[in-house]
Amino acid sequence: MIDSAQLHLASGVGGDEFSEQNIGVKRDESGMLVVTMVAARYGFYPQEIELPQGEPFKMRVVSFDVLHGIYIPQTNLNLMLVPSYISEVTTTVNTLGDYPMLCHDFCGMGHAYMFGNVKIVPAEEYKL
Ligand SMILES: [Cu+2]
Repeated sequence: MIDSAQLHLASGVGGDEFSEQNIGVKRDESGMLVVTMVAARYGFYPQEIELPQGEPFKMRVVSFDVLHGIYIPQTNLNLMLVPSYISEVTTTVNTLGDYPMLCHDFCGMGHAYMFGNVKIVPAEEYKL
């Protein structure tokens, strides 16, 4: 369990994995790509991410406030984001392009405007 209200703090309960300076894409000790993301009314942070084609990545997402979802059409990435829990999935996107990242759980008046973008680029052009 994590404390949603402390996510922005470096000393937040549950560590500082989801504090502002730590969100985004990085590689863990094993070299695995990890996307650390926060959802909050009404957006995903970071709003835009870039990932390489054909390489597995792990997505770890939390909600800052209420129930949200994250769905990337044309991929199998679909998570429910329950406050106080970390949602995690590992997947690979094999087709180049821009994919919308949509909230799929009604979270309030701005729900329809809650989206981000994932850009899948050729692996040889990808740099972190
Ligand atoms: Cu929503």
